[in-house]
Amino acid sequence: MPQIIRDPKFDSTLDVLRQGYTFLYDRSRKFDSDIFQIRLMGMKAICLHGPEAAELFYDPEYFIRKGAIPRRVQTTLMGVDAIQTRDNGEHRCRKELFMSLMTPESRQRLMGLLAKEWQRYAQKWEQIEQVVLFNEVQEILCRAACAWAGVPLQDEEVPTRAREFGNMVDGFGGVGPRHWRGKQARIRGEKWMRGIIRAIRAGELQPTVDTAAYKVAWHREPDGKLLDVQMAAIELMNAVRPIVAIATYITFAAVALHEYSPYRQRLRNSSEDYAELFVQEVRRYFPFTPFVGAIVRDDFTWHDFHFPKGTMVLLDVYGANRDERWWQDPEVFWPDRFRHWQDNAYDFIPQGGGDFLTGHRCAGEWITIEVMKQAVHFLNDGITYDVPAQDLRYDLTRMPTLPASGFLMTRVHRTG
Ligand code: PAM
Repeated sequence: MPQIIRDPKFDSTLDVLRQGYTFLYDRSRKFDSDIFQIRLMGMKAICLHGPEAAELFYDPEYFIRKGAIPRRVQTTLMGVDAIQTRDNGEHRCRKELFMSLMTPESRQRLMGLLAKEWQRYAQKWEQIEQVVLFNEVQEILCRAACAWAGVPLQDEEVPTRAREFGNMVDGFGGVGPRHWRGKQARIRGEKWMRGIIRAIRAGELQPTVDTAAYKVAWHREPDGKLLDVQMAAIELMNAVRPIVAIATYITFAAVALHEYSPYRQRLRNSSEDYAELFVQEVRRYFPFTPFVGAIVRDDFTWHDFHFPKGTMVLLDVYGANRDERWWQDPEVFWPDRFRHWQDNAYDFIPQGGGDFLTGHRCAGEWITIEVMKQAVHFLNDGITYDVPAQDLRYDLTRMPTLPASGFLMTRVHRTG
């Protein structure tokens, strides 16, 4: 039986945090292998790269998620013991709840709410000298996501709540102050959401039946019981926060519109849906999720390599988008590459791969694409603006990363 190549380094935890997005892909190239082994947090971790490995990784027969996500990521980004770390029937039952929020009608409702917020904010931007797009888009998304989810939000709360959702996301690869900021934001957010769940269950708050707040508050686990208040609060937040997280992709999309401006004309051609190609390329070209983890369910063998039960396995997400074997000129921003792309659950996985219902692919992937397309059209045609000199570079050693300036715009005017 062949041995999996081992990184001689005793433990790579600090290197992962220091090197960030490129850590796995660099090693995969150094070892010239799509499978190799490192030690992470004192444990053996098998690292996988490429579509074939992704197909294995996303087969729930071979992997579970319980124990796969470090506690420090759960206490900031997604909540302890939430859907992302559940398996089998429990996972399936909750995933059905999240997917029930992804119907065309539900997505349409979100898009309608967002369209109003873009207009409202653009009106505000006309009055101010300089706009930091990332911060503003977090607010736009926060307002629309809360309204869509049936979560009451006062105008004066918006800046704080939007920033707190952002801090939860920003905390996932952070140590020290950044981690603590994420943790504090989560503690406050969970308290807020617990209040909402209690109010719904007491009949004091009556969101409509199609909202996340209603569905989560009254969701029954496979054992027939309601979620406890804390878990319901966590899952309600899991319906709202990731929508706010799309601000990162929208900011990168704004960078792409600016740096690859010839595409602006292509986006105006009404005979094709070029925005679809454009946002797919934004999700490929710019970094967001670095890698994902799982745990081997039972001993198995793949390509003669042995995977022992309980071993941690990491799938490279960042590197999957930059490998020349699957992407021609990966370092070139070129939306047309998606023109002939055959939708496949494993070869383009910026938000995870595999099946939505049985696996851990991001439930909100369709929403993300639609929200980004709307944003691209609005930035391209809904307003005019100047892009002053600024630092648009993003640091690949920071997870998550963002253009340093947050994307500054001046002299904003609505076109309509
Ligand atoms: C959301 O849930 O709010 C959506 C945004 C999530 C994007 C990041 C996903 C990160 C996935 C795994 C984190 C592993 C990093 C571990 C670093 C030590």
